[in-house]
Amino acid sequence: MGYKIVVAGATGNVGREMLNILDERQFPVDEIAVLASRRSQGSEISFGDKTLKCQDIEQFDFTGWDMALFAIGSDATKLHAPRAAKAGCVVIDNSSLYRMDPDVPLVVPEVNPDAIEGYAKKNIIANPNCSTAQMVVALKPLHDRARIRRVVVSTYQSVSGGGSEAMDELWDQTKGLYVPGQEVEPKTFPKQIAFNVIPQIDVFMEDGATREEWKMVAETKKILDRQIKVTATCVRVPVFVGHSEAINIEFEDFLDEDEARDILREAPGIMVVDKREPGGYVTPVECVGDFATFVSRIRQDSTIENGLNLWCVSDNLRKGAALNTVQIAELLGKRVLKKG
Ligand code: 11C
Repeated sequence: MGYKIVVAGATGNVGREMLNILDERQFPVDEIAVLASRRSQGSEISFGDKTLKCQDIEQFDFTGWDMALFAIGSDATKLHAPRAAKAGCVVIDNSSLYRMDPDVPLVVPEVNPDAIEGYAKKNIIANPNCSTAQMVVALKPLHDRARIRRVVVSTYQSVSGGGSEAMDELWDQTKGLYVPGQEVEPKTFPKQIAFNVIPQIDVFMEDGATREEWKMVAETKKILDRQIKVTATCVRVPVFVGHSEAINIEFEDFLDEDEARDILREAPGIMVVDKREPGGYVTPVECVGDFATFVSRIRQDSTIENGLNLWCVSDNLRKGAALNTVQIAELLGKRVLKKG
């Protein structure tokens, strides 16, 4: 016996990946419904060797469904998540709406699986921002060994984090630069993204940080440890899929780079690729379609007493979104619903 699963936002980048991953990981599905806004009603979506017809989320009755994986943005989530949760269907939400709600667990299964027990207060579980998810997977095993005091992270985030319009803008703008008269003005991004980098993701906050940077700070504290200090600079780069992060970590105790490499090699969800030679590290194009969070360039930071630097790369549509959501669904099934 398996689960009755709903995927809401099935026509978007993340929704499609959720369906691919449910199929790839052979999630025990008895019945599946794919939902989207009314304008996509009737669109055909592939799930394994089946073709599913998209239903209108407005009209959908969640009664009798076990779990709903949501990838529909905060505004639509606000309308439909409470309705689904009230009908007894556990919502696993990708938007930022519930992440900081004290009654909603924010879960990365490799890091804080026990937090899932708190799901029943609202029948909702939140999935973190993509840049946070991959970072905490890399930090957790190191924190367990040497206690992290402070993290300084700079991100190199792909355009797919901004949705399919953002991907189209990079593609069209890149082509347009070679064809006189077909230049494409910035629309999704605040400046030209083709052959450029932009030190702004999401809106500015009062203190000068962007909301993306704030999310990395607040979410890391909620998932991993409230004591850890984090400072982030988030940058958009002209890469289609795969977020990269240069992470500097200060520990309470000394941690040797070789021991850190061994710890990370054994840690769940991580693949270490770290050869000190040209190309002996992972770049975003190599992580696309993979489940792992890749760690490379592990080395001592000799400017502080207990410091390490590392390079962390992951498929943002997978570990940062769809994969983490499916992993939460697997955990919920194993620990709580126990049907599969
Ligand atoms: C980006 N991290 O790369 C964002 C996308 O809070 O789930 C995901 C936003 C979020 O643009």
